[in-house]
This record gives sequence, structure tokens and C-alpha cells, in this order.
Amino acid sequence: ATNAALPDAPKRLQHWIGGGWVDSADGATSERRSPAHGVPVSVAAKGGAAEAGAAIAAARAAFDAGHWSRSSGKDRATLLLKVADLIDRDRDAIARQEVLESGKPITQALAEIEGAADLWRYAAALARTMHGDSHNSLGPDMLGLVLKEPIGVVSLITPWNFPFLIISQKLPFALAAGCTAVVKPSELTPGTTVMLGHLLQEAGLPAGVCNIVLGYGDPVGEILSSDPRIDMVSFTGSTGVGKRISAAASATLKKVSLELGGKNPQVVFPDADLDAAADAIAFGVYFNAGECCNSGSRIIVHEDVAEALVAKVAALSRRVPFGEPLDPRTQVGAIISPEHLAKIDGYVRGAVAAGARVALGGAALEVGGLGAQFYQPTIVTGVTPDMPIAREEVFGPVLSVLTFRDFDEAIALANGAAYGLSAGVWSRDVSTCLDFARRVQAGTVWTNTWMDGFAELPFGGFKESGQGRELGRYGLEEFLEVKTVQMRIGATRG
Ligand code: TXE
Repeated sequence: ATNAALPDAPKRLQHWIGGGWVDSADGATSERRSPAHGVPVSVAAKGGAAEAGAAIAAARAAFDAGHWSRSSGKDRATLLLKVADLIDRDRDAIARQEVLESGKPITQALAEIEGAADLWRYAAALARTMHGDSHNSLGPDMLGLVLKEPIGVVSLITPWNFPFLIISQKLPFALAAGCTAVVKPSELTPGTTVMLGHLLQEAGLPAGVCNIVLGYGDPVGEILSSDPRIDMVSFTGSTGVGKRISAAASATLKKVSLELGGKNPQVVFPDADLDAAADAIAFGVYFNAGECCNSGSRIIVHEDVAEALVAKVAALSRRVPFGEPLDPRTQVGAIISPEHLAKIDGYVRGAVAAGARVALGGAALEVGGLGAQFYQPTIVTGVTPDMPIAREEVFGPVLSVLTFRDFDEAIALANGAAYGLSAGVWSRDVSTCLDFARRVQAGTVWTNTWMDGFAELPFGGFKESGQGRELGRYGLEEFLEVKTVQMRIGATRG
């Protein structure tokens, strides 16, 4: 029954350059197999320097021509709204492709596509309300204007964990600002970004305003980070690649916006509602199989309630339905690749070797009728702050549990990682929550909740979790330049 739901033939994917759909000049392709089923689900053109160069030239020419970059906010908004409607129309097909390439469960893919459509609508609203500033008190014959202009040609480089959502955190905001773009999706999950390109074309986006080049970080991503015709790079992915992009972009001082990894603490005080906390912790670490920058992978719990909390989380973990991603009952799907599965397992083995204990799971899992690319919901206790599992991004369904005795120790542990993406605090005392929220080094703080997200609220990281913000007004501002105009007025009048 499972295999009957799989496609007969893999989807053929081409680059979108200057308004046309093309293969690579040298005919190179790369095949993607479903991580859950092991069958080919897409065959993508594999771009090189020729395709990257042509796409950058097309985006540059489109920007300089001005038919998009100088269009009205009203016209941009109209187009973005049309795209949102087309995403809704094709939601099922997009979600299916996302499942087949990423291994995530279908219900979560559907929610992701719905959330993405909302971002296109939100960006449309921003396109019509963005404005600069004026200064009328600089003196009797001076007027100052602060104009907001699109920054120019932007590279948008995206990862495999939420392919459609993450491109939708960038592209509609860049387009609302009036930028033109070259998009490079992850080589593991190119399909839904290509589907989006077709929707942009159907909505009437002028040729060259958005271009898509399929391929790997080397060479496509590197060219998109260094070419002098690019004005800004917006990247989501690993901190290591983020640093490389930042270095590559520095030769021409491109603006760089980075959404990188996290090692997000959830701090549970003894007065917390432990049932609510356990529920959110289980969701926060197993959502998207833990392949999530916001994974709440580090539990920092008061020692008085640690045992009770771990027991509650373990009980919930045993009930998490994982397996066939196309089954609407599934909540945890496959791991993205065999290499990544080995990396996750390595963190668990390493922690055990260093003295930690596996309270639940701790091994790969074969799901009947499917491949072996699954990992059990896993809880590791007795973790100390020096262990790699406590400091580095595991990016799997693996929870590390640390304990604390007082507030200051909790803050020190929470802030003890190089990352600073998000953090959670669980307490019934609002001043404990607020005190924690003000002292923790994180771009987002959830209090008595985890991983809610709103188009209106900015998202991004402190420290090595990145720079810049997406979503909210900030998500638009990233793609805007500021121009100051100083006018002497009335001086020529006799
Ligand atoms: O990410 P990469 P990977 C973390 C997570 C995961 C690890 C590796 O810890 O285990 O990263 O995942 C492109 N110049 N996150 O290897 O390599 C690449 O082609 C320009 C966190 O998949 O960062 C892809 O399009 N681009 C994260 C994109 O970068 C380059 C989400 C991301 O790939 C490049 C995913 C280069 N030199 C992984 N090299 C999050 N923050 O949510 C690669 N790329």
C-alpha cells in the first residue's frame, strides 16, 4: 500500500534563468532518493559556473532595468498575493514533493506549505506599507528625506530541513523590497523551490526578477556568495558554511544575513507546570525529527524535578508515532541522509563514552517495509556542559538533559553555548520568566510555550546563530538600503 503512493517516475527539475527553464550546459544532473523509501523522486539539473553566471547576469539586468525594482508597492503586493493563492491551490502537490525529498511527515509538510503562503501574504502587506522618513526641523531652508530603496541583487541560499518555508522567509520579503534574486535550494531538496518558480512565472513575475540555480555549495553557492554583481547574500544553514559565506562575501563587502544553527535550552524551574513542559519538550525535540534550528535539544532542569520531568518526557516519547511519512498519523519521519544518521548516532555514542546515560532510544531504527534511515526518539541524561552533545547541534531526535540548582547556574548553563538562537523558560512565576528572558542570550525566548511562530515577529540569532533577522518588519528592512537626501529649499526664490 505504501509503495503504491510513490511516483512512477522521478520529477525532472531544471534551472530557471532569465525567465526560461533550462538544463545544465554540460547536461549534468543529480538524483534525489526519498530518504524514507529509497526510490528516486527527483532528477535535478546540476549547475556549474555557467548557470550561476547566467542567473546572476539575468538578475542584475532585471534589477537595473527597473521594471520590478522601481515598480509600485501596490503592483508588487498584487503579485505576491497571487503567488500565495497559487501556493494554496497546489498545496497538496507541493507538500508531497517536500515529503518525498525530505522524509518529513505529510501533515507537517502541509502545515509548512500553509505557513509559507501566509508569509507571502504578510510580505504583500509590507510592500504596501513600507516607507522612509522626513525631517522638517533641520532649519528654515532645509528638508531631509530618508528613502528606503531595494538593496539590489540578492542571493538566497537555503537548506533541506524546511525547504519551502525557508525560501518563503526570504524571497517574498526580497521581492516586496524590490530586489531581484538568484535562489539556490539545497541539493537534497530542490523540488519544491522549482515548483515555486513555476508559480511565480504563472503569477506574472517579469523574466529575470527571480532565478533558480540548482546545484551544490561548490561551485554554485560559492559563486553566489562572491560574485561582485551580487549585493547581498541571505543564507540559512550550518554555522560552518555561514562563516565561509561571510568570508567569501567580504571581498566586495556584500551585506550578509545568516540564519544558522542552535543549541537551544529549555530551562525548567521547580514551580513549572511539568505536564505542559514535558509536552512541549517532546514536541520541541521530535518535530521534524529534530532536524530543526529551533530544536529544544538541551533541557536544563532544576534537580528537584529532573527525575519527574524525564519520566514524563519518556512516557510521551514512547508514544510518538514515527515511520511512513506519507501516513497522516506519522509524527516523526526519516532522517535526511545515511551520513547524517551516522552523525546523530555518533553524538549519542560519544556522550555515553563520556559518562552520560541513555534513558530512552539511542539507536537507529528499521521501520517495516521502509529503509533503515530512521532514528529512535532518544533521551540522554547525566549530560555535562563540556560534552559535544551539550554544545553542538545534533540535528536529530535527541534530547540532552542537564540539571541546575539555582537561577544563576541555570542562566550560566543556558548561555554556555556558542549558539544563541532560541531559549525557553518554564515557571509559573512571571518575574522568573521575565528575568530569564532578559538575561538569556537568544534571538527568541519562549515562556511557557515552545516554537510558536508568527509572520509578524522577527526571528534570528545571537552569537554564532547568525546575524540579521527574518520575518516581521525587520525581515523587509534587511533587503532595503537607506538613502539620505538633504535639500536646500527656497534658496533660489528672489
Ligand atoms: O548544511 P549546509 P547541511 C546544520 C545542521 C546540519 C548541518 C549540515 O547541524 O547537521 O548544518 O547540514 C549550501 N557556499 N543545519 O550540510 O552545508 C548547500 O548547498 C555557499 C542547520 O545540509 O549549511 C545548501 O544549499 N553555499 C540549518 C545550504 O548551503 C554552500 C539547516 C545549506 O547547507 C556552501 C540545515 C558554500 N561553501 C542544516 N556549502 C538551520 N539553521 O536550520 C554548502 N552550501
